[in-house]
Amino acid sequence: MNDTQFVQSSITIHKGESITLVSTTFTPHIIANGTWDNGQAKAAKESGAPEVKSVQINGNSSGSIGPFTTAGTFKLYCTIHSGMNLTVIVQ
Ligand SMILES: [Cu+2]
Repeated sequence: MNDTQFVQSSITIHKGESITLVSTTFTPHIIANGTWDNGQAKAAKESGAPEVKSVQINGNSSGSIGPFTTAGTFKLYCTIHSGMNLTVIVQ
């Protein structure tokens, strides 16, 4: 993650894996289930998604999210930065 975006907009993993989010700048991020849609923050947790409740990742640190135990497409977003979305595809 840089200041306001995920470096990649999606990531594909296998069932049972977690993802590691790395913040490479000083800006903190708070990650949750949901998505930014046209500038509106929409909290939503898909069935089968791990509960991601305000996971704070401070600047120049990293955090693990998961494991993702169900195949599917799951959306995460940063509650601070408008448009900061990540799609996790679990195969
Ligand atoms: Cu952020």
